[in-house]
Amino acid sequence: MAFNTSEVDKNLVRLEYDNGVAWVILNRPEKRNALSPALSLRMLEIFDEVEADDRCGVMVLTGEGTAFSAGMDIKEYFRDMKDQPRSVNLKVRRLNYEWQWRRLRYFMKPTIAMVNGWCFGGAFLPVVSCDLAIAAEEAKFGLSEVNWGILPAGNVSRAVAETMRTRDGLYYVMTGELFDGRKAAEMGLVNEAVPQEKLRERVRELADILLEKSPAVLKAAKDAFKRVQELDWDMSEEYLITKQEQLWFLAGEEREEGIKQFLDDKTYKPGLGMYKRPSKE
Ligand code: ACO
Ligand code: V55
Repeated sequence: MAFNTSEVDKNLVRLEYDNGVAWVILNRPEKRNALSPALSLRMLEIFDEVEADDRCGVMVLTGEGTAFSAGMDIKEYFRDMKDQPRSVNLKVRRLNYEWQWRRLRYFMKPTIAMVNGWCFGGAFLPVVSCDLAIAAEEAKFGLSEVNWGILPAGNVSRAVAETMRTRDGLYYVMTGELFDGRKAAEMGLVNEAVPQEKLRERVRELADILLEKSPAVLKAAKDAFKRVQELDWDMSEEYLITKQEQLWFLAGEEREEGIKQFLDDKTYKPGLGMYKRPSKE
């Protein structure tokens, strides 16, 4: 077997809690944080832990060393899997999709991809699955699949189609050319790019904004935005009303408080910022 489900290597991904943020750090710098079956297992373990831990209000995904991630581990997923039975091939692929988009796209907490360096192929998927993404201007991205004879599969093409315009997407899918963080921001693959030395500070600042909001409201708002992209207008209207009613049920006191502080107390203006949440006093 190429991997063993009973032995999860904790070192493949590091988890650090710091003032409301769970930093999830891909930690195979010697392999440029290439994504492997064992790394999938560790990531799923971390997701289970982080989703349930109150120390995490925002999850940040980043990489150790010079890479965010060099994409799928070409040896472990492609060369070694050739000799494995189909059942193992299907299993490692399923584990990969499980964390890279099924879990990450609808994660319970807000998520930010902090793209600190190399980002290739399969690594586009977790970047797009995160709610927000901030890159170093110096980071280098590439849809390098075409350079070694495959196509961006595993829903990488779908992720590119969702975030990049058709002409940009096809250009990079077909040329495999590199582009930097600044270009990634221009094209909409990430929210913004900042100089490398400002990267952590900017992500911390963004996380702090999210930490002021109601977790229940954020979860509903991000899921709704992502889901309506797949729906027609009628289904979308129905979904949003239903979601809103669910939220009233789950976190009705949040909007009552916001309305009160605006209309009665006159202590804040919703257009200009966040009301003071009782739990934050
Ligand atoms: N799969 C397997 N091994 C990898 C990968 C990868 N994706 N990326 C890096 N490594 C390994 C290298 O083989 C090398 O291993 P070794 O030390 O045992 O020889 C080690 O990581 C360091 O890599 P270098 O190439 O020496 O590092 P360098 O900093 O010079 O280059 C770069 C970094 C540009 C990221 C280069 O490693 C590279 O091109 N990697 C492949 C990127 C890629 O195309 N990934 C696949 C995308 S398509 C997909 O994900 C389906
Ligand atoms: C790729 C990615 C995959 C996969 C097969 O982009 C190919 C290439 C993210 O998963 O399973």
